[in-house]
Amino acid sequence: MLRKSVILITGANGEIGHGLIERLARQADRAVITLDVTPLDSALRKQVHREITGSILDTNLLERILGEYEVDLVFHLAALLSTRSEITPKTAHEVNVEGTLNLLEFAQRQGESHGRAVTFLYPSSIAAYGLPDVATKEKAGKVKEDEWTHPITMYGCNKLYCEHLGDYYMNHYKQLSAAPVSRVDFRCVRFPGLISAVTVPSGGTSDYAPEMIHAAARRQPYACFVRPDTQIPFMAMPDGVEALLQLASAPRERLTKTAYNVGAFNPSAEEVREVVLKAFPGAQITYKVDAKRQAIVDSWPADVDDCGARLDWRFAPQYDFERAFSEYLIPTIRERYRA
Ligand code: AKB
Repeated sequence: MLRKSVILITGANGEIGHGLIERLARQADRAVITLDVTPLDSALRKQVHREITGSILDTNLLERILGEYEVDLVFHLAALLSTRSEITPKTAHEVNVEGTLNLLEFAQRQGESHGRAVTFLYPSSIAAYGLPDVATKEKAGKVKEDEWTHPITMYGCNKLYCEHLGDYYMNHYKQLSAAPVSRVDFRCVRFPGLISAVTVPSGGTSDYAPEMIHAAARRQPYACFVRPDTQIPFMAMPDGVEALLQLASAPRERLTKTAYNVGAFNPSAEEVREVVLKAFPGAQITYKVDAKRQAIVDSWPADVDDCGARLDWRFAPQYDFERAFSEYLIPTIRERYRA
């Protein structure tokens, strides 16, 4: 029996999923199936071949998908983000690690069934880093992929470990067997904080920047939970989605790393506030620092060195700080809330 050839997106109802589905729908050459614990937003439903509501921890469900579809590209986006993971660390570990293990196993078995490697795109995060204090963070500047990888959050530990797990499935799978054959082509982007104009994040610690913008557009007061001088890298969502697609289609022989940093701009919280106030004069943005969430972002780098991505697969973000706000975030968000 012939199985339909599809792309699988897990965690499709999240922020990256929204951007990715819209972008893939424009391409329209491949059918997409989605898996998420919550039903897909109605606007996205018509853009996919099939929506499956269910969990990545449900191995019976994954088994059924394996039997029904031929998958050679997986975007495994499902995860609990950093703040949420600190509230329920054990659940975070289950979803972020066991869920990823299930998907890697799914990809391996898919590949075995059709005889080709399954390309597996995994979004890791700057949470995989852990700098010990603010002075070190300031001194470190642009951090390379293999520096300061001592995460202090459950989410960061999960992401870093899953990068290694992906590398294992691709390069060392069942190395003691007589003829081990890996069928997983694992590719990973370490994302900075992503800012989308069409969705509001939930459960992350980089959320202060997008929350500030969306609150101002809704004319709601906002108390930023980190200090004004807090600095981490950010990226506009369209560039995040392009990064995943570009890495997915890069020739394997060009890739020299398992996980690639990508960066675009790294304003302080106060610089974000200033640009938001300029766009929405009268917005009420104050500071009410949450010491615990502050400690998390203080452990993340102020910027990342993304030379690897730029060299190996020609990554070049379209949106710098100025353009991200003037051409993407502000006009799209204004339109969204006006509507
Ligand atoms: C979070 O804040 O947890 C995420 C991330 C930086 O990975 N946005």
